[in-house]
Amino acid sequence: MDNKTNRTSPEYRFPQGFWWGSAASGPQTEGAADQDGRKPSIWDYWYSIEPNCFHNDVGPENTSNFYHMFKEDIQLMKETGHTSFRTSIQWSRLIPDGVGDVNEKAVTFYNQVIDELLANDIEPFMNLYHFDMPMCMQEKGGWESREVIEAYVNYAATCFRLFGDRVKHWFTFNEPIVPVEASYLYDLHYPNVVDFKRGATVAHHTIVAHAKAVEAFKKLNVDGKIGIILNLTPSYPRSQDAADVKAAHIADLIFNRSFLDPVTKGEYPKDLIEILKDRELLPIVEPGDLAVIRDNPIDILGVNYYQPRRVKAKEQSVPAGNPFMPEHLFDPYIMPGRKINPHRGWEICEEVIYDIMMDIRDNYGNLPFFISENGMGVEGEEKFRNEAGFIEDDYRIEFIQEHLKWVHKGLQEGANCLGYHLWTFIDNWSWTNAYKNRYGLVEVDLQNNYKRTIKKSGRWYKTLAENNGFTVG
Ligand code: BGP
Repeated sequence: MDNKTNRTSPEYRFPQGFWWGSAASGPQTEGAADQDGRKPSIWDYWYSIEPNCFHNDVGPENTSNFYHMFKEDIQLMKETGHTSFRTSIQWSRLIPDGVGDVNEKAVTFYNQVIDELLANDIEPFMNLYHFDMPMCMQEKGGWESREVIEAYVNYAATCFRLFGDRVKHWFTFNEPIVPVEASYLYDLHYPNVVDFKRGATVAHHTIVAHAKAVEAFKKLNVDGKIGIILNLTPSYPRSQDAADVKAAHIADLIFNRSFLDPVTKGEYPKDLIEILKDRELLPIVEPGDLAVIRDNPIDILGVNYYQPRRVKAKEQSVPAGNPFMPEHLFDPYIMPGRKINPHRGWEICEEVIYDIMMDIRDNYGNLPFFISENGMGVEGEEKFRNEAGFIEDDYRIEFIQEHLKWVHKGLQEGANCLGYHLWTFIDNWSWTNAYKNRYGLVEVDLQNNYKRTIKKSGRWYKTLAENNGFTVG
């Protein structure tokens, strides 16, 4: 690695071929929700019955109109320095009934997107599932159903067959713990179940579905790499007191290692199994489940990093009879003086990205990985518009730079990090937050035919990619 520095201006140069780009997802960008044969996902359905659950009642019907504007968007990706871009295929668009006929219009659309990216020297990374269960599959029980696992694996294999000649980086799931937490534990997303045991079943079935998709990928001999994208939230104890340290360990087991260990090491952490077993919360494990998990480790890991998790030992005992929640085993800890993004309420702590890199280097066999999401959502960005008409989001540039300094340090110390993807390319629809917080390098104007305008960060990102790094000062 070229790592020149001079006395006044530190330079941060990245390895040759380091991926620069961004991440997005089909449901958050495509729009055209009921066009060309697509059928509803849980998001369309939920919005149809409870629109008030979404910020300003804005739903997923049109999102950022990528379905109709992808050619323009790919030009904007070029203008913002992308060498790679991750999005997701919508199962509900490709196989609208969950199983059975493939929607030819969807095949045409995804082929066009992939071909257009390649024609512009942008490598397509494809994810297969970004929180978006087709409603017809949810009606069969969603991830609680074994039938849905088989349907998903069939869908994944269909994607590999259709697009595997050109897509070389595949991901089975984005942040699979989010549907567990949000839909089965914390009452945040449809179907709004609050039941740890059902959540544990959803988690196990998702991991089985993932492993079976990896198995199908290998059987089909697809020329490429396959992995999964996990949101890692390293757990930090309030103090080095044994009870705080134990609390952090438990949080780490539940929120990180529950997925990270099976997909990389092929097995669940033993102390996590103990915690669940003691409380009779273990999901049903069918014959073959553990073998398929063991035999199908990933080739590459995507790491989404936004915030750490800080915890302390539980201060008050939980009244007997309360249904189990992870927070029965630890308390959240608000660290005094922490830096926070007030729009999202998430702590900003850049060096945590380095800790993740060291953890993967030391405890996960220095597995190849990349930063697959990192970013900053800000409300009311119009107030930063300059006279030239674009948003001067210096805070986003600073946010990226400060994280990249730590990525750079991790690389110098031997981490096997292959790239950095910002969340996200263009302002998009963020689930229940809809368009409240804007994350894009490019602004979208929903009141003006989805007009796109590159922000200052987008221009800066191009120079970052072109120089394969940046200089401070
Ligand atoms: C990640 C998701 C993205 C995106 C991002 C921003 O967890 O993978 O889909 O939404 O977070 O979060 P939010 O939209 O909740 O602000």
